[in-house]
Amino acid sequence: MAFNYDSYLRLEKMPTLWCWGCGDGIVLKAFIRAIEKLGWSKDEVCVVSGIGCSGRFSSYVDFNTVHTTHGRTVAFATGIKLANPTKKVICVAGDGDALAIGGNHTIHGCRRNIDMTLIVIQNFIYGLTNSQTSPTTPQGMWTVSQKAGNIDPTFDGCELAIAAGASFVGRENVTDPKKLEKLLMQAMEHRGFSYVEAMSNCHINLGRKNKMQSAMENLDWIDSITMPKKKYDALSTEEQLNLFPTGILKQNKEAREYCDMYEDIKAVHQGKRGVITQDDFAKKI
Ligand SMILES: Cc1ncc(C[n+]2csc(CCOP(=O)(O)OP(=O)(O)O)c2C)c(N)n1
Ligand code: SF4
Ligand SMILES: [Mg+2]
Repeated sequence: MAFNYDSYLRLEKMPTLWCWGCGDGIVLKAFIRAIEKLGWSKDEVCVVSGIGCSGRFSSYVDFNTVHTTHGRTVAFATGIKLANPTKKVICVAGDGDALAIGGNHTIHGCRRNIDMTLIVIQNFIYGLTNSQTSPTTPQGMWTVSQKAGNIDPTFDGCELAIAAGASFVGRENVTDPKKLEKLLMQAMEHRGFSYVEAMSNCHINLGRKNKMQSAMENLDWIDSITMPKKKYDALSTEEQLNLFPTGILKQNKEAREYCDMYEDIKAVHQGKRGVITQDDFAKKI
């Protein structure tokens, strides 16, 4: 029987404003299937998104939702999670949102290991605002802000998340929605900060000016630059250049979660325990 998405959607907002063939819709459907399979009720989920084509995500899904400002998804989500620790908090942000203007919030969300999932819809460009260079735009591509070709080195958000201390990091691309759905389930089930990059197409604002006119051409290109981590790890450093591994790239189930540590602070103020000292973190250090 075909999967019924309707009960998870705000049907009054349909059709979406996304262009035909945009990968944002694939991420949205994979996300809904993942929530259904996890058996989470709509009321226990809170979806927080920023601004951009990807930011529209929170308008379309029928959970608790917050449509925040560009770059501040993780900051808003941190407040929501600390005030409502039992809620499952999911951020959805574009590459520009999470890695440019909101880069600092992403770093510190990862560092704190607060229990939430950040889904970055990584389409290599500022989609909504018509093709400005984002930190993930490949060198040499045309953008409206670098019409002679982008000279900025390409940024790998997963590498950043790993280095910043996220306890779960993974990547899939929208050409394999089943794998993306599975990765989202694993990330959302993980307790701690999980960072998931969904590599996606923007054939309208990236593809058209870079010899990938159609969604399919854009998706074929994404397929050509991604491969499973195991295969990627077997390559030499030179061969790995400009390629991106997929699957789970890091998972640490031992790292202390931020809301749990915050409970310790509450216990101090309630006189239930002594102040926090370095001994509380002895294992981590
Ligand atoms: C503080 C602020 N700066 C700039 C903008 C303009 N703006 C809106 S969306 C966007 C870029 C969106 O790119 P990305 O985050 O990659 O999302 P996409 O549209 O590609 O999904 C920009 C620069 C804004 N809304 N707010
Ligand atoms: S402009 Fe790009 S990212 Fe935005 S809806 Fe269209 S294809 Fe998708
Ligand atoms: Mg983008």
